[in-house]
Amino acid sequence: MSDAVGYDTEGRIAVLTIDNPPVNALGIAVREGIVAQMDRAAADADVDAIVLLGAGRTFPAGADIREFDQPTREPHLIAVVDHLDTIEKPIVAAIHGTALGGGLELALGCHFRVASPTARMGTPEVNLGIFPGAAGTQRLPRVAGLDHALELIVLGKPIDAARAKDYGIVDGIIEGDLRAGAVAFASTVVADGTPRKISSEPRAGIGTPEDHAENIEKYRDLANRRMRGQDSPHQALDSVVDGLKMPYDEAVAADRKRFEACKNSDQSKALRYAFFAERDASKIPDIGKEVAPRDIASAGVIGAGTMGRGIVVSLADSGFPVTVVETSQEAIDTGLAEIGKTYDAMVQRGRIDAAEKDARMARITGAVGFDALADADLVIEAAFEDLNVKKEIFAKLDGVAKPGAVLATNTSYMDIDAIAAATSRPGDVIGLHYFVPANAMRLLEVVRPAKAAPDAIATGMALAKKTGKVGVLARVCHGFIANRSRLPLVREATFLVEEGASPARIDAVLTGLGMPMGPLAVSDLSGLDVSWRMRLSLADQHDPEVRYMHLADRMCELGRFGIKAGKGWYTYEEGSRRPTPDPETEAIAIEVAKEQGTARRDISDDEIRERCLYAAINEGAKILEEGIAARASDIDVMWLHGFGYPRWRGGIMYTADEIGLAEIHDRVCAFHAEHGKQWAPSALLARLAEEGGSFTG
Ligand code: T1G
Repeated sequence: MSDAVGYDTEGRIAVLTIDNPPVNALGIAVREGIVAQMDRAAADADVDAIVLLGAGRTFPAGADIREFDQPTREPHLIAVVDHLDTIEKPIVAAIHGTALGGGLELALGCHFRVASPTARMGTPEVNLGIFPGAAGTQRLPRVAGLDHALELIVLGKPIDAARAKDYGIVDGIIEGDLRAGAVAFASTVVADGTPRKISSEPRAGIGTPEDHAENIEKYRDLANRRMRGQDSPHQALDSVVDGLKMPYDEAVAADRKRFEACKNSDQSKALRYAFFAERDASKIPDIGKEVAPRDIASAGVIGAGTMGRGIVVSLADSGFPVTVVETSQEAIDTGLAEIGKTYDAMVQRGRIDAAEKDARMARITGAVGFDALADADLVIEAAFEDLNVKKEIFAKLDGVAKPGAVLATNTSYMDIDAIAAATSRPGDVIGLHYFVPANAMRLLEVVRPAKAAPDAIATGMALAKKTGKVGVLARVCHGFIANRSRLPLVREATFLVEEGASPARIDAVLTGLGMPMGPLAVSDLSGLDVSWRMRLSLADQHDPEVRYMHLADRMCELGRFGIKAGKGWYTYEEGSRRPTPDPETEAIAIEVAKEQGTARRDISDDEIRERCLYAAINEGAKILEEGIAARASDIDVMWLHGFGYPRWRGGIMYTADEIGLAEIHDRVCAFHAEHGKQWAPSALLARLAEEGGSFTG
């Protein structure tokens, strides 16, 4: 008998328990086990009905994604689901945790479904570049109706148990002991002689494709807008439409072909890579699960500017009492008022209700001076980006903060070893680099200075998980992983403007790759003056052999800081963020090019793409060889969550492997010869290109 699926009985009810930690993924052993134990129950004369549930934390959370790169072994999941139609005794799925993808399809194969109140369910397969491949595109519309099915399948967002009941997916919510409740439900079904509900059977009045044309178009449009460039949501729609005009078996046959094509697509391989890359990012090679994070019951934030306020909201949203301090009462009043506006906007958008806003605001306290931080378990400094200012703050904080408090800086590129050295407790100092807006952006760069204690780092990574962020670890260098790997892309973009390419053209090449915005439009959004101030503060350290961003400086000297100044690389109408090309920018570029002796010429889209992307990849390779990043996939997770790099391309390092490192290295060497030292090839890139290796393999 299968170890993956347990069998026992309660009275005349067989209870089948799937046990394949951590998430009961429906790998081959589980699939075989379900069929074997179902047949056993079907043949068991002492059994009238069957309950199917998951051991541990969840009902199956889907097919085993790790099996996707191998040939699928029989029985396929769809065969398992279809087999349940043949079992004459009622089968009740008892759902807790997250019944996702194949897990929900398995439950749809069962004849009834009950769930615990906290259960969540859905079909997130589009996030993996596929779609429900075990007849979910056929059975879900028959169970929940077409609109609800399209919502779950095309948008891929799970729903809670209450909504699942409203959608007709769940027949009952079980308060308390789920197993006992499910057994009772099954006994009632038997006692009442309630007919089995076979979800592969036609649903009366489901309608034709013509009846649903408008709705289907709506979801095609949503897919184009929310998953720009992704193919599988559209394949899923085609399968659902087939289900409205073909018999089940015929529609499933067509569906299988589409599913296999999607599963073997580059997009799906990249999305699966991204899935595991995010999970791997939370694992720190030399800090194991045995290193417990410190308890964080309360937090403090220094600075109520844009970043400070976002961090306060992120912490309060996650239930932490937060004290935010400023240098004056006026500054703290302004900061709290702005935070109030952020929550008002959330209420207006229906994300939270007024009561929840009040609850979150009640967690936030404003104060003047550091004394208010004396009891905080974690303090995050979000002050002006000036090293001396930060060292001063940490020296003062050192005198106030309680022993064992984690002291974090939100700097996006400064030397945190120097900041830590300003205290008597460098082991407690880490970097927590949030991205704008800090309450919305999912990326949290956790920076590890040389003297940081392992449990201080573990605390930073745990905070990321607790606050719904994707925490990625970086060692200290200028710009850590995120900004350091992105700066070369922005640098090349500004050089390309100087050499003759228009900002709109450069941004179009990058958005053409799937980026939400181009580098120059992003600079206008975040403000050209931010990196200008950084360049000025490092002017004495600039290597004269490395080409300097003269044009970007000139833009700032002319006050073209971006949206906040109404003009940057583009111009902006008052109150608008819509970039309008500005011939003035070209005039400035021509002037600077003349001063710098830069030849202006026609530049191809390929050169724009290569110079922008390969500059970031080459720098990523240097970050890897220096050990600033623990693995290439960490760099990719940064780009996915920090810079909106399209998930279906995996990340810049994954893309480099797709293109081939020999090709990348050749181009980098060519640019090095033509454009100078900033293109010095990474030694790691050169070696891997030589060996036919890869970054992420
Ligand atoms: N297959 C293999 N491993 C999985 C897995 C899966 N489906 N889901 C999770 N894991 C591993 C994960 O890598 C990690 O491993 C550990 O479990 C804990 O996960 C036919 C074809 C369930 C909400 O897309 O969304 O069904 O890093 O860290 O934050 O139609 O995992 O510890 O070694 O994420 O609590 C559809 C994917 C599959 C759901 C739990 N299902 N999983 O989140 O823990 S395709 C999904 C999740 C499919 C059918 C098709 C989340 C979670 P490790 P975790 P978590």
